[in-house]
This record gives sequence, C-alpha cells and structure tokens, in this order.
Amino acid sequence: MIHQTLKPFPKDFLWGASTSAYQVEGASLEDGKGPSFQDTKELPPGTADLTVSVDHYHRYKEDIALMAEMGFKAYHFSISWSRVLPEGIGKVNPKGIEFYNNLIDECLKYDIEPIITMFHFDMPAALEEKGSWSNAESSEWFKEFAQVLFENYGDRVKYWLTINEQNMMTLVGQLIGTLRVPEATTNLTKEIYQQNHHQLVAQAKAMQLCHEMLPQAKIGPAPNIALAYPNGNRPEDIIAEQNANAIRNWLYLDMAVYGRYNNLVWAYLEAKDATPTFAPGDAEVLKAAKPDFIAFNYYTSFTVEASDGSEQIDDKFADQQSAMSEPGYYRSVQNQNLKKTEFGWEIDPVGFRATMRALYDRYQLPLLVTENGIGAYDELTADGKVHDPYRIVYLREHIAQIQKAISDGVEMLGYNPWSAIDLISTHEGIKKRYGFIYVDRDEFDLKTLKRYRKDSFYWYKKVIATNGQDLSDQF
Ligand code: BGP
Repeated sequence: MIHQTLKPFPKDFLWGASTSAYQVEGASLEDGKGPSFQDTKELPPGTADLTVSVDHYHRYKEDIALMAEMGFKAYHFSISWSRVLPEGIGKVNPKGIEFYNNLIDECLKYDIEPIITMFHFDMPAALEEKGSWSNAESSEWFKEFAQVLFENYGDRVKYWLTINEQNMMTLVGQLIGTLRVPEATTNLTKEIYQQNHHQLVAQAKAMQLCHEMLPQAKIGPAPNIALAYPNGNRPEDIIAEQNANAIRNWLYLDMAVYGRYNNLVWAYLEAKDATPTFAPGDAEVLKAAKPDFIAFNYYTSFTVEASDGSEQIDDKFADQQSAMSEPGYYRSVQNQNLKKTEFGWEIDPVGFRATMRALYDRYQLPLLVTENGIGAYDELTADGKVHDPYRIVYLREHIAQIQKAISDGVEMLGYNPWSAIDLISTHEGIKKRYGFIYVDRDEFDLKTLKRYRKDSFYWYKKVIATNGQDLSDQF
C-alpha cells in the first residue's frame, strides 16, 4: 500500500524513550531496597554488575532535565519491586516510595508523561526463595505490589504496563536468566508454561485492580512482538509461520485481550503434556480483565520455515532476539533480505510496520511502542562528542514506518525507543549502548559517570520538535 499523502503523527503523540530499573538506577541495596534477582544472579562473564549501573537513582534530576531538553513528552521506566517492597510483600519501604514520587514529580515538572512498567525482569530475591513465578501465590504477590503502586502513584500516573516481555521470559528465560526451575521438575515445558500462566493471571488481576482503583488510568501488557515471516511460499512454511506467530506472539495477547488460550498453542502444549493447571477462579479472572492498549517492544522480525522435528537446537548463543526454533513446529532461519546490527540482530523497519498492522488488525486496540533501538559500540571522542549516525538511520527508518502504519489506519499512542540513556544491557554489559545520552563508564571502571549528548540526541530533539515531520539527517 503506497500512500500518496501520509497522515501526520497525532498532536498528542507520546515521543519519549525507555529505561528499566535495574539497568539504569544503581543504588542496588541503598535506602532500604531489598535485593532482587538481578542483584543475586550470576553475571554473564565480562559484564558490569548492577550496583551502580549508570547511577540514575542519584542523578535522575540531571537525566530528566536532559530528556526535557530533547523535548520528551513521555518517559517510560520501570519500578523496582524490591525497592518499594524489600521482601516483595508486606512491609513497604518509605524511601523507595519517595524515590519514585520524586521521579514522577520531576517528569511532571517538565510536562513529561510518566509511563510505568510494573515488572521488568527483577523479581525480589525474597520471592525468588519462595519459588518465584512457579509459586501459584505469585499472582497475589503481584496484585499486592500493584495495589501499592496504584495507591501511591495513581493520582499522577495515567499509563501502566504490567509485565515486560513475558514472552521472552517464557521462551528464553534460561538465556536471559529470569527462569527459576524447581528441583523436582520433570517436564520443563510444563513448568515454564505453568509459570507463564501465573504471570497471565497476575497481569489480569493487576489490570482489573487498576480499573477498579483508577478509572481514569490506562493499563496494558508489554510483550516483545516480532512478526514471523515464512521463508518462501511453500505451504508447509505458512503452517510453520502460523505456529511461530502463535507461540511467540499471539498467545500472550490473545489471553490479555480475549482471556483465552490461543488454540494452536494449546494444541502444542497438549502434545508436550504441558498444558497449565488452572486454579479455581483463574478462568474468570482471565476472562474479566481487559487492557486499554497494547504496549510492545520491537527490535526485529523473525523468519521461519517448516521443521520436520529432527533438527538439534543449539541455542547456546541465542538471546532474546536471535533465532528460536521449535522442532516439529518451526525452524528459524536468517532472512537474506536484511542487514544486521553489530550485535547480530536483523534490522527490519518494514517488519515494524507489518507488526503494527498485524497487531491492530487482530486486537483493534491503540498501540504504544515501548522499546525499539540499536545496540552499538559507541565511542566518546576527545572533544566530548558521540557520532552515532547508525542510530539516526535506524531510528529514522523505524519512525518513518510508524507514520506509514498511522496512514494505514493503525492507532498509535507513542514511541519510546530503547533507551533514553546508556544503561547496562540485559546480558552484554555497558559496551552494548543504546542511549541518546552517553554515560562515561566502562564495564568495570565507573570513571566519571558524566553525561554527554550524542548526535542522535540532537537529531531526536528535532524530530520531536517537528512532531515527526522532519526526519532528515540535519540536526
Ligand atoms: C529487551 C529488554 C530490555 C533491553 C533490550 C535490549 O528485551 O526488555 O531490558 O535490555 O531488550 O536488549 P539487550 O540489552 O540484550 O541488547
């Protein structure tokens, strides 16, 4: 579909960027914060620990001033569960509550809309000890946490996201380190999908509670959605593509929006003797909860072909974006039409439009982009500059596709790429940088932690100032 005239971005489009608590804050055990899984996990070799991260906890005022200078309309960040509830449940930490009050107020001072993710890969260590998401009580723990957040911040926060990338925790939880497997587990797939079920119930309870407590607020899920393509036009590859989309994408949103398990995924789980057990009341809770919008993270698309089930999967080097295969259902392959980032992730802006179209077609809910971006080895020059033309190209091409999606009739709420500021990557340390703002630190040397504006900072400032109309190179 070629549009002769593109529709403009909506006037109130939420231009901003994202971070997550453990990757940006630091102060990992300060002011009463309890440890989270991120503080107790085994670090990927050669990567920074998270005690200081980029020290946003102490420097948030400076950081938000820089975001305001870029013209941000929104700042999407996550709340550390164990900072507000050090044990995960029970006693609230007043200093933790105060920190996020300050952060929210600082955003509002500049008319920046705070967009909050409630859970981003950081289960409180105290709840890890109780079995984390494998414990059927986990949905109640999450509801209690949600209540604390709504009570304390609901007067000012309009946009809430439940669980970041639940699908990645389910599909590659072992690789990103978030999965806890109880010792007695015999059927790993069943265990993983039982945990996934608990998360779906937790999300549904939080969505319902939000609507009860904060009728003006909006809440939605935040999976990582990458449309799966068939590799070629063999009919068997189309079946594989449908399997891949159901297992990777639609399971999570069909449940969030329609309160039912996707039938292809249910059939897949039956074949593996891995269907989740419903506790009394789960079905009703899942059915009753409704999101107001869909937030999603997009980095790349995903290409698959038919699998005869015989292949050996070596996912030792996989990560949350790289290829995943499911023997007998789909085999992931590289897409020869796409270039890759320095870190091996395929770059597919057109796939971004295709993903937005598919999401809207299927769910008819407004969309909010909560992550998108390019990880790279940025360099600080002697005169304090960071020239990151590759980031400008990546963002420009993706933003252009949003405008095309808008012109296709897709309702878009905002764009919050990853990341507002450099932070510690999920498992590749600080060397893999994403921010508009460079932070002067290395993997193991904290250096000055000084902030520098990258070229992309000035460019994005111009994009926001023109409401997405000027995407040219000049800044
Ligand atoms: C997403 C996570 C983020 C972030 C991003 C980039 O999956 O939600 O936490 O880290 O990916 O990934 P990485 O840091 O591995 O490059």
